[in-house]
Amino acid sequence: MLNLILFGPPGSGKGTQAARLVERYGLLHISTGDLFRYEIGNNTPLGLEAKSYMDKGQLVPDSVTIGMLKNKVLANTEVNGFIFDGFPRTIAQSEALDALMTELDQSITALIALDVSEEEIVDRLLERGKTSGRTDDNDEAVIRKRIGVYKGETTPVYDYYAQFDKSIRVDGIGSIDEIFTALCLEIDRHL
Ligand code: B4P
Repeated sequence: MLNLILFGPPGSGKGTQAARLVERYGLLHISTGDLFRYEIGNNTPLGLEAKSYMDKGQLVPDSVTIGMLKNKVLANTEVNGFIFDGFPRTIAQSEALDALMTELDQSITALIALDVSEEEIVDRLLERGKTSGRTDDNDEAVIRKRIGVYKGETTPVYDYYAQFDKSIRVDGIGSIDEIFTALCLEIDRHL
């Protein structure tokens, strides 16, 4: 099985590229951001809790996020592999994901990080905020807060997988097609 983590700062293109990678490699795409937005759209207790953090640019607590991710994975064990998008975002989430993979007799194949500068991210997210209806995208202060959280809490996840020789960097600046080609080259090396 091919189990990939698509990694990078908010707005680096994880969701954009994941949609294409799923078509090419037949993996199940699990985006914790999309799962939270689905819950928010349905006004569930989980959605209401998640929204209170997302609107401020903070991470949803690990206990909530890990439980939701586990349920999604365990309900879909008959797949060719997973593409995790926006998860893990903390060391605790990384350890929980590894434990879950071990439970399933699986492992993470690689973490691929999209490298994008802070200014490019702010521009992309403000642009998306004009049409997405996402409250976390139309306030520059919230976007900068998300970037700060990424630097503080999420970048250690790259080093966590690097210690197992699983972390790879790909340039996230360029056209969507160019970045997709670079990602496929890296993934094909691991097949
Ligand atoms: P996410 O939904 O994961 O979203 P994201 O980081 O904002 O975006 P992504 O990188 O997927 O960017 P996209 O492709 O859309 O997280 C939202 C929030 O949910 C978090 O802040 C947090 O509160 C919560 N959350 C989620 N997971 C969590 C977890 N594990 N633990 C705790 N909390 C969690 O691209 C962005 C824009 O750029 C788009 O408009 C796109 O069209 C554009 N774009 C993409 N590629 C481009 C390119 N090559 N050139 C120009 N523009 C491009």
